[in-house]
Amino acid sequence: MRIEPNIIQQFNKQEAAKHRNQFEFVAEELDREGFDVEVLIQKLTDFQVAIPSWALGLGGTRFGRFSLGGAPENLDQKIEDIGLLHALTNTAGAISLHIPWDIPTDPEATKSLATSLGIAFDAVNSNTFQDQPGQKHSYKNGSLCNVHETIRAQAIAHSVEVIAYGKMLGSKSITVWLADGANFPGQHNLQKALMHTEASLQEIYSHLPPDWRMFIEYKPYEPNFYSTVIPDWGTALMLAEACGDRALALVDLGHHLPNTNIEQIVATLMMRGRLGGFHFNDSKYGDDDLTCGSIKPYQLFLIFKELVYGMENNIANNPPLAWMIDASHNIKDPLEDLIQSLEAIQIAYARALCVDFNKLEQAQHTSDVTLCQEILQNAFRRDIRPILREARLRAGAALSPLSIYRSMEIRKMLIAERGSKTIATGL
Ligand SMILES: [Mn+2]
Repeated sequence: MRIEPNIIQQFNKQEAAKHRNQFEFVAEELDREGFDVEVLIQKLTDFQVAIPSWALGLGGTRFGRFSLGGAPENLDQKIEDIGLLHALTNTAGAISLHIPWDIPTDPEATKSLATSLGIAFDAVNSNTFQDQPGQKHSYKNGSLCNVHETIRAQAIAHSVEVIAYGKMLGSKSITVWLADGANFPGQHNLQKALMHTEASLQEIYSHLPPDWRMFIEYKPYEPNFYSTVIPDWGTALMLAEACGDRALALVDLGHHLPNTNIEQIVATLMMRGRLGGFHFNDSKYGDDDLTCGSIKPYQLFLIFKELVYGMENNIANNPPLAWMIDASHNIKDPLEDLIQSLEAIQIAYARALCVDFNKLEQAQHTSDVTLCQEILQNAFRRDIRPILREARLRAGAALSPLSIYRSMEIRKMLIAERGSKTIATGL
């Protein structure tokens, strides 16, 4: 299903006067403080976040799953769901595919469907964390790190195949996340596992088209609980440097041990020009994959402060970043959850754009620690939502995406169209 633009306009009309008041108040205030509101709106309009194809259905935990109904059962339906999100928010203009869950049967038709909805193809993701039917060798004991060359070769060939599918659709990057690791001490020769992984990544990198990039994602634990082959940003950076200029580290917010200073990792990687992209989610304990901004909104803001500084003072020529939501939905309607995540990401970005970096630098130079904190917290505490709404309004999207989604009863319509027992492929 699609949402016709005139329906969104009708809803927007009901809130137009209230919005105008709120927008003018915030815009005036920002203007007085020296921020160019038009530039701000343009940056928010341009900021697009990829939705992963595996986030559109209800997932589950190892204890089970609950169903919701109306989940997309094929790639085209997944693209249609993202089309709904994009029509409402003007922020979900890309999809990230997982191969083999999303192999396109008719790439040209899939491409033109996506184009008609304003959706581009972001990074493609390989999958060597589970075995596929008919697969010759198992990844039970690792893929790119495996002690057996034949198994490593199979995993490399899979990644090369993923690149080929991405090329058909117009992707320009591949993300490699490995479940490889050990559950028990002694299970791996730690040096050899890393050496094999490095050589395998170099082999994949050699198949990368010249205008492509490879993102290397790290994670400290899970599904393995003693060691993972790429546990942290330092190892991801080391492997990227061993591959070449177009290999970069990818930060997934949930892939850190508790209390890690993620904003500092962002700053460090950008200083080296090696930050490839971001997987947004939120967490309380581990890789909880909760809605962005639901647990630690201040941390998200501080991360964006480093991203904005890094993008605006790009000393190491860091390439443009790939933004993606990598969350899992077990309870909430995934589309509602994604609307909330997109809003939280845009809020953090907009607030970071309203940090006065010149004032901050002066305060740092005079060691005025109190003022440094004030500058950041003033930006964080500002209600920036009217600016976001204005950006959406001008792009033909919704002033209030979630309330339109609910008023239109979109989930009900999806259930009527697809059925109540559908399961999204890949989960
Ligand atoms: Mn991720």
